[in-house]
Amino acid sequence: MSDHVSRRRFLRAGTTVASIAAMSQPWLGSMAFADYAVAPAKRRAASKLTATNPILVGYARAIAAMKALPASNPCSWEAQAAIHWPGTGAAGPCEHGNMFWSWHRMYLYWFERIIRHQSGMYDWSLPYWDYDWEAPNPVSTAAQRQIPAPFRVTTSQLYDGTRNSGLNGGGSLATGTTATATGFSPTSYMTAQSAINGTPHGAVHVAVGGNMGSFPTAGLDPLFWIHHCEIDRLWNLWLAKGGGRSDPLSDSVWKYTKFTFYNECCEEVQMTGCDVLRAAQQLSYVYEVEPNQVKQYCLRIDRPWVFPELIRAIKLPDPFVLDKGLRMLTLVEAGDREFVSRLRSIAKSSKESVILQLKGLEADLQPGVMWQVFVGLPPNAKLDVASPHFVGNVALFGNGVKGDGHHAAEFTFPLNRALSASSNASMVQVTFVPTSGVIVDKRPQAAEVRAPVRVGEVNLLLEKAQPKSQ
Ligand SMILES: [Cu+2]
Repeated sequence: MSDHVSRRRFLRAGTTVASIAAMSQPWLGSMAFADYAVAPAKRRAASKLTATNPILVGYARAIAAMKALPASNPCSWEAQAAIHWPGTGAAGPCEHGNMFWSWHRMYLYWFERIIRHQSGMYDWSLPYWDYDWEAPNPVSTAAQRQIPAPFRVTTSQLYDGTRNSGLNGGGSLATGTTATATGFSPTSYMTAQSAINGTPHGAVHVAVGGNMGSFPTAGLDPLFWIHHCEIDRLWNLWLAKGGGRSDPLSDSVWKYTKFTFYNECCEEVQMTGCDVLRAAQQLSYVYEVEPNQVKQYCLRIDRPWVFPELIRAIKLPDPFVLDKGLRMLTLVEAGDREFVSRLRSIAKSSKESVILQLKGLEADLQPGVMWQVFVGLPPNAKLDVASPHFVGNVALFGNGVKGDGHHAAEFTFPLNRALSASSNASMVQVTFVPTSGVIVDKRPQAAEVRAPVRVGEVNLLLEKAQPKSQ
């Protein structure tokens, strides 16, 4: 690569470098701005990349270089992983709440620039684990739900021996682990983000297990970064579904909270939600497979974000615990037809949603399994994750695991699809089914519960459409 080309590509890496370079080094001047017009980098589907593809060769080379740096260097492999939890210097820890999508977009963006620098490949871009290829249809193949083969070569820098041995041996993620249909259905940003945060995000973490299954170590597995790259791609896939879907542009906390990361020179940099709304324009990347990116702009008008309101707190047996075996809970008692019909009419409206909220979930260890959640199943129905009754997984990742994460875990399950499909007019039940989330030799791998999960609170919430921002 000639000097000229590598400098052009380097400048393409982002607006910050291009504009700072133009301001502080007048000799670059117009060239910096001209180069900014170069096409954005393309983040490629990992299932298409062989071990000799320059993207993976460069990734492995950069990992080796970063592992050779002392942990005190913010560009080291360890320090980059530690941003996730407990934090590195002024950066981190991760945001798995309202800033989940935006914080991780920033985290990946700066990580990608560090990899470019450390690999010496200034046109490098982070691949994504395409386990949900063109979500929601057509769904991915079992091969796409395998850990990409080059990440399973034991001598490779891309390998991590702590993962689920079935997956490292060529098994694949179950379709219920990577499902996005329920997560994509809400038109409200916070609800969709929260549902996707659970499934596929947390579910994939738990299914892969080992380092990936725990907050403080997840970023040590090279798979972490391509998993989160897929979660980042899902953000635009969700927006592109339209129907009023939008970033929370009236929420000033979401827009203006500053987060700190490290650039390729290992210096502190800051970013806000407003800086990461339009990936191609602001961060200069697109995905190999995605609909046109939805362009959103930070508005000047700030209105408080309207959060869902409680419509019913569910009485729980004491204690209410998820463990081995199937567990059922009644959300609406038999005979309360009036409440069932209220829920079903909300579920059919386009402006309101019913949400099942689980709060205060705790376990003494990483449970090592997740629980599939079905709502409104007809009697004796098959537990089919392709049915509208499947609403996601309770997968404890970080929060809720003793000694890990910030606090007890919380889950959001949008119920409109499940309730609209339900034929029972007199009661509503939820069913929890433990699963490993992994398929080996075409069969579900046995779910071994290492620690049960206590559930503190179960609520039904009503979410109304956000007021128009302008
Ligand atoms: Cu994660």
